[in-house]
Amino acid sequence: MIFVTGGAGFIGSNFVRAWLAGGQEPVLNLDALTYAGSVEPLATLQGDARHTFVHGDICDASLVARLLAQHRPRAIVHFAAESHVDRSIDGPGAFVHTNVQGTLSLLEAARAYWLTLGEADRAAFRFLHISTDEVYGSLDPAEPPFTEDSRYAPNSPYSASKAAADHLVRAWHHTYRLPVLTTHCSNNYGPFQHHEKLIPRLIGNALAGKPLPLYGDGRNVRDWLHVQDHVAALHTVLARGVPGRTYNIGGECEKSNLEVARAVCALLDELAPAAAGSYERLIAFVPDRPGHDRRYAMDITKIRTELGWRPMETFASGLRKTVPWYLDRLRSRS
Ligand code: NAD
Ligand code: TDX
Repeated sequence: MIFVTGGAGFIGSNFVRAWLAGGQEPVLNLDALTYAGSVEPLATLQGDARHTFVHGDICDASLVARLLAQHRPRAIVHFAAESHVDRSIDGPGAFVHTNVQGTLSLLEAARAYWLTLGEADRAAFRFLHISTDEVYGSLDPAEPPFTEDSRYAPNSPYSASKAAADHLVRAWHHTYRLPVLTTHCSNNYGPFQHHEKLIPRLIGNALAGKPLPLYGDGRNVRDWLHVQDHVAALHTVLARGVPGRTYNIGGECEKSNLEVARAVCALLDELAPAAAGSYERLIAFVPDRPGHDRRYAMDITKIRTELGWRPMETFASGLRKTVPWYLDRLRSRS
């Protein structure tokens, strides 16, 4: 049994489905079903005895302690978080609550449970914490990508809360020897992502004939990682990562937001042409996000050489899987 937090969110639900499809052991899935969580991506698991869903909060220490004692997982995979940068600018409190206090609460419950295990199970136990490239701050165009040794320089309330969580996770290893692993991934895309994020927003707005808002000059750069590549990387880290280490995960697909918007429009022009002409006509530059990081890029040498993982999708191939998925979904709802 593994214990997943945030498994009704975008990445967590993709992780749980892939984990069980791969014939792995059962999953206990704890999710508070905030605005960002939904049981929809888990619908295919209904009736599957290997999946136990619990609607609850990671900050509820007694609930988490009870679940750990009852189910006795061999690992915790911690996705649960407030994840949207724009929301963190408007309301940072929830980010500190879930991302910092929630991670602290989970670490303490994990430590207490871990101490009840026998020696072999204690050595085999893993606490896998899912973090982000955003904790490293922003890169200039000519700077080399972030490595695991890049210094922390979080710039948004979201990334500051994730950085704080990372430091707690690190300290629980250093001080208490809890066998933790931390991963830093770049921007994910794929099925079941919330429509507040760039790629689903571009697709949804384009099909509704609404403007495609690009913040500032549209030249901010992100490294795009298909969620299935991310999930495969997490399986690898959980299986073979060395406790106490951190691993960068990226798609090696740096794109400006304008390039992303144009690529989405080109695919939509091919797959769902609009009578009014190319969807690119809808691209609209809007006021910038405050503190908008200019560029993220990931050096993935460590996970590639140490653990043998690499991304399988290019941005073109990943997008060619993703856009039709959203088209089918929007068509089936209309
Ligand atoms: P998401 O917002 O889609 O999902 C988050 C999930 O956590 C939701 O199901 C929500 O209901 C749940 N949740 C929130 N607060 C909770 C709480 N207090 N208790 C229990 N559950 C709670 O996020 P995502 O995009 O799937 O991201 C998952 C993780 O990956 C996050 O930790 C995020 O910081 C990290 N990450 C995401 C990306 C990305 O591109 N999406 C990139 C880097 C890192
Ligand atoms: O409407 C938009 N217009 C726009 O130009 C939106 C929603 C975004 N953007 C820009 C901002 C970013 O430069 O697109 C880029 C991507 O934005 P988001 O999808 O909001 O992602 P980002 O802010 O980069 O953060 C994501 O990746 C790192 C996740 O939301 C985080 O959880 C993760 O840690």
